[in-house]
Amino acid sequence: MSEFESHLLSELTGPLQDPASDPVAPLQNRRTFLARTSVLTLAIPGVGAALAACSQSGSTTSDTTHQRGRDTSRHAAPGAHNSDSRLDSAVLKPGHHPGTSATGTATAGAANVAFHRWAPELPPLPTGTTQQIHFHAREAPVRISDDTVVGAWTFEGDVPGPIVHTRVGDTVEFTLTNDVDIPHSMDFHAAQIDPKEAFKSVIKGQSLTFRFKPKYAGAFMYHCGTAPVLMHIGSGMFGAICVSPREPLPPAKDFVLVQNEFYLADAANGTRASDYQKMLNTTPDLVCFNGRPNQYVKEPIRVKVGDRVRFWVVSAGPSHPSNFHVVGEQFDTVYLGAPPANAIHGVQTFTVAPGGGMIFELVCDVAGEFPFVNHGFGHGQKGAIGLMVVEP
Ligand SMILES: [Cu+2]
Repeated sequence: MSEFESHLLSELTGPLQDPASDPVAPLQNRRTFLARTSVLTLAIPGVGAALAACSQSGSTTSDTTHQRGRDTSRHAAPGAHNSDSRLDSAVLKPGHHPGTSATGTATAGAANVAFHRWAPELPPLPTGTTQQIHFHAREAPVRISDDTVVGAWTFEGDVPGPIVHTRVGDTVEFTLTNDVDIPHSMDFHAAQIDPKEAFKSVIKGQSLTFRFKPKYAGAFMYHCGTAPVLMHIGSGMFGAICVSPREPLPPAKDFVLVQNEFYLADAANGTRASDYQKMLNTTPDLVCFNGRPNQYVKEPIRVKVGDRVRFWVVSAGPSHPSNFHVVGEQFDTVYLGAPPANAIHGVQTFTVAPGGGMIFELVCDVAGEFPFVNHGFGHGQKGAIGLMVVEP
């Protein structure tokens, strides 16, 4: 491995040599934590009949670091840690970077957290050409099924984070405020921007603002990029930014599906934390659309005959693709890249890579119940199945 490659690897995964920042070492703490606490069991919800049916034109960076309400130099600020850099390890002393997401407020009050279906509808485009978005990095218990609460690291308290909808050439002015002890950051795949500045980590109590103008339309991922990225995405810090083209696409019912994997430790205090070792092994317990296993089997997506349906599918991973397929339907159009170009037609299944996104369209000619699935069924069966009901 060249020096450059070694450097790059270190940037993405965190230092490999420095035991002070070894994300696995604090697993001992997790074991201690788990040993102190009670254990619940998880029943993975059944998948029912669904299975039987089918075995800038230039971006501008302008960031400001605030510390306790006053501006500080973004280069000199003690908290201005670069995303994924060795500087992160400087604040992650032994025992402070967990191999589990069961940190602080991620588990508090878990028993009282209610389940809510994650609304998949694409929100309308905002008016105006500049959209201001302010996310807080928070830890929160998130109920992903009747009997499972995940101790999650989040944007805005839910997994996935909120859907962002913007348009090619419009300005996104984004601010991240970190409410918690572990540094976090934001990486928008829809941006072309200096990541060392815009995507750098923000420590507790600080905020960072940057601006960009999406150059391409499409379904893009956003995620926390703080090292180790695997742990931060795997613990819930991801979402979708949907970029519409300047010329509107054909009228449709637009839905956003973000696929992710959960890697869960044993239950403790009514919460299941994310397990970094399972993430490294790429052996998920659950694979979900929009953060809850099989949620759209219970409460399907509903459209009508004649509707054009557009799925903005993002594969957040952290490690596995979404092999997107609708049982009993065919995709009229799949946009491999930015719409309206890059279209292919008459498609049964297409794979969305981890870290990728694609737009799938179909026209509902037939009434019925149509499962949409990850046709890699080892993962589909772990929760990446939903139902689209086409009403007459
Ligand atoms: Cu993070």
